[in-house]
Amino acid sequence: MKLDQATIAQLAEHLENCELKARDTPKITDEHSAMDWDDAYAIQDEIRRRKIARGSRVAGLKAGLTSFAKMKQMGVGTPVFGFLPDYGAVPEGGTITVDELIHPRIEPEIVFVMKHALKGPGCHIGAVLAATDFVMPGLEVIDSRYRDFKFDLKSVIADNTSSARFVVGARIKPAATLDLRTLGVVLEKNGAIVALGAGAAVLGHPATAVAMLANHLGARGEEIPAGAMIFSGGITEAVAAGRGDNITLRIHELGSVACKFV
Ligand code: 0L1
Ligand code: MG
Repeated sequence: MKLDQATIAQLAEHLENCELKARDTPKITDEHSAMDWDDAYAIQDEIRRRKIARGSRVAGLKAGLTSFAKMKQMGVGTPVFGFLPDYGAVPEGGTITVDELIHPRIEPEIVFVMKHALKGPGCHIGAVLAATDFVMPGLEVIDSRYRDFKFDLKSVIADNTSSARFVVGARIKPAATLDLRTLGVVLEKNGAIVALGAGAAVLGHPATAVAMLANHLGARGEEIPAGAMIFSGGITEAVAAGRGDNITLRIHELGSVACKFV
């Protein structure tokens, strides 16, 4: 690690305040160009520690930048991992308050809920499917705290991978009964189709993202716990949403999920 504990704590406080006050900031590597991957995850861990200390819970985990469309959109080449705080949960069909966010974008995702714990290294698609309880459709609302979504991978990891809000649909299906690669995905804004895709857009199979998360956690001596909910990553590029927008995601076999920006 290149940063000392005081700098990690100061950067975590800064990024979390930007999140909670809906204020943007230049990317942190502008000032801390020497920071490494461990520093980036240590800042994210400190943000999680701060939230838990104030009484928040971790409602889920996420993989980000897992599709070629997203990687191309953001100009990066590797997935990143983060967590979903409980207060980011929006009920199906519920509202998202734009004033609480900086510049929200939405991502259509396949969400896994685990029956068994999963620990890397060596986790693969088969292990993920065997450990999965069910899958469901999900909308992730990302909101990078970085000005104009301009960041590098280390900055975005430290910023808890732009995590902001999330909505899940009520139709659940056992993963083993579906071919998650060929599930068609249609994202609509105000009734118009704004993005299209299929499950395979996420690393060839969305379970690969969950396996990579398990391997990432395993390298840190951690695991995906039984019962965990995991957003496996945007299937299309992220779509900007603003006040008044009605968003609907339809996934073949998994029904729909919707929310409104107010
Ligand atoms: O969930 C995601 O794919 C977002 C990862 C962070 C990058 C971004 O803000 O687009
Ligand atoms: Mg996402």
